[in-house]
Amino acid sequence: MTEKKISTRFERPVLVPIEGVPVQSNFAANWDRVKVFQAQPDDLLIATYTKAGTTWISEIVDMINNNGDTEICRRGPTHERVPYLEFGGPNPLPIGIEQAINMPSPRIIKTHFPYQLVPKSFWEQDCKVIYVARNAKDNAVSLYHFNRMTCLQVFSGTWEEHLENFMKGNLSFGSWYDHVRNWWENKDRHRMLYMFYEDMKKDTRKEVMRVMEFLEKELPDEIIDKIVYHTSFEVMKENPMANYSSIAETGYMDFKISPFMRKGSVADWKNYFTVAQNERFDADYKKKMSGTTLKFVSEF
Ligand code: PPS
Repeated sequence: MTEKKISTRFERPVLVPIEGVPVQSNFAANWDRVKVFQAQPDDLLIATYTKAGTTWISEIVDMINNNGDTEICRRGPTHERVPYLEFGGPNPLPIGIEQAINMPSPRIIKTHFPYQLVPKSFWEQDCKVIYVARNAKDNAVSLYHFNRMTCLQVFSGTWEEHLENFMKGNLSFGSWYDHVRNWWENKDRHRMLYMFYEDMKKDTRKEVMRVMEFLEKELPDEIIDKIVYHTSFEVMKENPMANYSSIAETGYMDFKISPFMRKGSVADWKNYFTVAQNERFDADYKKKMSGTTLKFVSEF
């Protein structure tokens, strides 16, 4: 498939392996610095497979940390408040590792790395981690649209081609299946809260309260209500500090192709998977996810 040109200033990255995991070339270029990143005990790591709800949980955590103060949470766009550790530019976008190093504590740091690529110092320092997982089908659809709309991502083709790439793990950060499984299987070794996008959709308040408990934070009911409201899809979509419009303004994302805050729903996959694709995907999923206690819902 020929892609619609988004930016003439930056050629899309390609995949290169880091310790056997395909990662986009502009991120892999910083790997030597990223792997020796020095975490601090009060760092909070937010880890996800791309498009699983990173921006949503980032806003929730920032709101909790700041006692529901929306003005403080508008101090900068998400990618400045929550540095993306392995992010590798291009100009004028920040290099994540440099942002993280220069950020005052306590830091919230985002990563899409699979478990095995997380810099060791996070574990040595016993940092808290929030992992958010999203069901494979919606995650695949969301990533398809993201890859179309930004030249910051490796191009993964038509929907049919993208779905093949997803099933083969031929995307930046590798296999969704390995990602969600490895994080799940290692969760009890660390101070980790493993969350699901679908739970957050179903009962946002309950999940906000789980995060508060994990962060050892108590807030009055009316502040919790405020956090739930401020972090709803509809409100975040209109919030320039949470909707990535500042990146769109640089020309590296094209919201006319697909907005960052696209649908924010569960079971949108039904609008994309053909019956045949769905049957093939389910059979393959069963094999790849056999032997794990990890369970997802992909519709309500
Ligand atoms: S990224 O690029 O990996 O950081 O993207 P990420 O933030 O992980 O995922 C983007 C998808 O999450 C949806 N989103 C939300 N859904 C529900 N409620 C809220 N508040 C919310 N904020 C972001 C966003 O719309 C993307 O999903 P899709 O399905 O594409 O709409």
